[in-house]
Amino acid sequence: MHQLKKLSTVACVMLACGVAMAQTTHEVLMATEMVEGRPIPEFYFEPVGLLIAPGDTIEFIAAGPHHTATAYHAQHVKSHRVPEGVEPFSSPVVPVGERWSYTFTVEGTYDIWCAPHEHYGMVMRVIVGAPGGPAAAAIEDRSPVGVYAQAAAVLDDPALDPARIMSVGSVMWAEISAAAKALPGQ
Ligand SMILES: [Cu+2]
Repeated sequence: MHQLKKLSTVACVMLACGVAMAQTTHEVLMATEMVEGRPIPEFYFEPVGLLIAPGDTIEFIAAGPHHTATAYHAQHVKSHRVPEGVEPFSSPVVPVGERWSYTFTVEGTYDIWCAPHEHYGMVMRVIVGAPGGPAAAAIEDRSPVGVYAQAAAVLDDPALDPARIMSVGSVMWAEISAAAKALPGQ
């Protein structure tokens, strides 16, 4: 009896250890949605802001057509807004209903764009562990080789402030202000 109890204690410790090391898979939708009174759809990541742990994976799910999840990386001829040492990752255009996964191992802030829809403001911010790296700095270049103006407006929205993402964990597209979503000239 005594031996049995001892064995179960060991098993519990091993189980607790496994839970602490468990890596989580998160889902992010890549969406296209018609909005009344708007001449073109809204294109967005949902959630648009997300806090994850180092080693976690995000599955990007194409809920609409022609979306990618692409790092703001110097090698993509864009502003570098992922932690130093991170490779220039990008999904291909993900077929509708399919998913593409990426595992985030380096701590810091990652700004991510959709290649076909960046100029419509389709971007998201992932914080891995804690904010940091180049994306912690303000966006300066709002040209097509920086962060395109419409995308910068979304990333600069107070809803995506890194401190806020740290406190709420997940930010939905509905939390982004109408001003940031407005099309140029609207
Ligand atoms: Cu897109």
